[in-house]
Amino acid sequence: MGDPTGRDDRKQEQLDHRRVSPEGTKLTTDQGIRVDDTDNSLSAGERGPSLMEDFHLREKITHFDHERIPERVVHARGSGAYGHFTLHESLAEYTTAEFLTDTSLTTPVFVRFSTVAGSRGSADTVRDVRGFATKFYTRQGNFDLVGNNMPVFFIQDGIKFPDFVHAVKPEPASEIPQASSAHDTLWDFVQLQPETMHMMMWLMSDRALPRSYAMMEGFGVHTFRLVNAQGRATFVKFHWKPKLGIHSLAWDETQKIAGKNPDFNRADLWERIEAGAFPEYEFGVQLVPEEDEHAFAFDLLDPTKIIPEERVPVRTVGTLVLDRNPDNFFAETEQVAFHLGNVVPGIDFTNDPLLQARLFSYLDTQLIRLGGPNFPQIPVNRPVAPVRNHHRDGYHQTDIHQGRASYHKNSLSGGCPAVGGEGSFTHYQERVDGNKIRKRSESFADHYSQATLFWNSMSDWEKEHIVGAFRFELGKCDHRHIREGVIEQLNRVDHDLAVQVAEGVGVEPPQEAATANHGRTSPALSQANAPAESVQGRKVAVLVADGADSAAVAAAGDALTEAGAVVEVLAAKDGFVQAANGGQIEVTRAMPTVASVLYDAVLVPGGEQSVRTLAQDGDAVHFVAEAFVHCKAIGALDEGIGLLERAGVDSVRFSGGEAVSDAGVVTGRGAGGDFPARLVEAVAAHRHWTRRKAHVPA
Ligand code: HDE
Repeated sequence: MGDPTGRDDRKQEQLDHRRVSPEGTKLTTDQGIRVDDTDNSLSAGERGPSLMEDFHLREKITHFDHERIPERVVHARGSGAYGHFTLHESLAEYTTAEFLTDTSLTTPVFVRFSTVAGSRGSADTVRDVRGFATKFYTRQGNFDLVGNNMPVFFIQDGIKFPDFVHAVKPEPASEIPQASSAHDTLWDFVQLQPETMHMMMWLMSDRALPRSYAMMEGFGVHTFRLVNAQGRATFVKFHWKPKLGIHSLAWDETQKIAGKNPDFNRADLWERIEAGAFPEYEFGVQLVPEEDEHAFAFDLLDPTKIIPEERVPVRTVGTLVLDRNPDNFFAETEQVAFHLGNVVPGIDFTNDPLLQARLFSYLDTQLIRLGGPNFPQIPVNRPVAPVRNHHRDGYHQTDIHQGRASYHKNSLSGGCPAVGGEGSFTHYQERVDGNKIRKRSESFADHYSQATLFWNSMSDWEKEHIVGAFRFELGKCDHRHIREGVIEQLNRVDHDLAVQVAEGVGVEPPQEAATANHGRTSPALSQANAPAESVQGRKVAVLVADGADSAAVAAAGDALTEAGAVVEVLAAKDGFVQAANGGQIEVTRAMPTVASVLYDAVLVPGGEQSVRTLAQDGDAVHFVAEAFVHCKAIGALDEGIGLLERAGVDSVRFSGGEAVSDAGVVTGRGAGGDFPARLVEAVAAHRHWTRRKAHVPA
């Protein structure tokens, strides 16, 4: 607890013992022998064969040959960070878990975000679910909250997981497509397995395209149990709510980013932490007393269902801050091993059949991935709580267990380690009684109501994006019967949705609704209702050429930087441009090395010569047009407005020195006045989805 803020730094202190720095060191073999030359093999003569006795060559190559481990079978692509969890409100009434009851404690964590379907080297911005896995290094042992950024799942029973994953992964013959659900096998699975419908609505929504890991929610998905000191249990759903709101990229944008910067979300997380703009999330719980288990129209054990927040509000009780990047991707982010079964006293499971299968899978997968049973000793996995037991030996054992007794009970080690006592995990004593049976419960049978609830809760632009996504994905399916099967399923969610999708994919639209839409909504589901107040970590491009108005660049740049945005000056070439007043403006990046899709907003300052040059530069014109199409904030001052007109941005109006902001296009005369403030506001709004792109080719 060495930190003056009272923060618990024990995990970092533990890791310090394993950190190895190259500074001031000499190159050695793995045996610690100093090496005189690592660039030339030992050979028989200058042009002769290499010699077997070159132990350095053999060791170097052999180690290299064994550098790879199997990637995760799902969630292979990920990015991690350390942080701290602080509790504001005690949940002692519901649980004995110390990190959820003692508000004086902070708990160190490691979080790994991930996509699901793609390989380790696949692009970040694909349409996919995002993993949001948190390892809490509590004083009572590790608690892993292995969640996603969507609150439901594709299937109800874990036995369907291999089927589902085989369907969504690249197809077996061709290994095509990479990191994409837009192919026949996934949609074939969907049309035949209607329990997927609710999750497919989420997957086709903008939730599948997060702008940043700092701008997405996290969910434990399953119903878990909290258990208090009296042994009383309360059902719980876990939530993470991002401080910066929930924001997404545009679909066209994500596809372009996948080529321009496949590490987009990874770099964003890294850069935010390096800049001290730490991602933050509120930790929330939805609590349901055990006696209300059957009070809902759905089964709490069904992981394809949410508990609407309007029905059971999310109580936020803590904060997670991610404030440290790993030192080594492989050692930490790749080797971190999460397991749903890692729970501490006071937290327990339910009989959700998806949850139950996961309890088997996570330990099993680490054994193959990390090569043996001692992976909990890998530094990132090691608890800060002491580990003492009779587990012995195995590959990569790094502990030196002393004593003669490696069994319980023993008299030779004084009976130690002792079993039980205060603080031990005691399983919740749920009464279970039933026939051995392979059958899905009738209470899991409704696959459509909540898919409809999701659709009903969307704003107009969110609905448009969903229809566009279904059209894109089904449009990639070769088999007509698969497209038709999905339309049939959609017609059970909402008739209008089914008709709109059908019209885009060449399928005869259904004549009438399969079921009447229940008309209910849950406003918490819409991203349109999430806060959009901060520009923290948003990237703004300022386009300049010789003759740009440096005062405007400085004024707007300062306002944005002060509010937390990252401002980059772009010109045709790197270096400096001459300012209109004779000074120089430093260029951050040359325009050909970037693209508008890598920024949240663009600003075109005035300066007649500068704007004239930009208007003749295809990159600059396209930059503005594309930013407009992707509904980003666009600012222009004085002559800069001309570039907007040249780019076909049709919502620019400017008359008589009066500044106008229209759907995120902010224009003004001179750098002063309220222009910077209006620009900051437009950037904070994230995207101006109400804009129609029809008139701008980009
Ligand atoms: Fe996972 N899942 N999963 N999963 N999952 C894995 O474990 C599995 C499910 C989730 O960043 C694997 O270490 C089964 C739901 C995340 O390292 C594997 C089933 C949710 C991560 C596995 C599910 C998740 C994983 C692959 C159905 C959201 C990445 C490598 C019964 C609540 C963790 C690994 C990280 C990873 C199995 C369903 C989230 C194979 C069998 C539901 C965030 O064990």
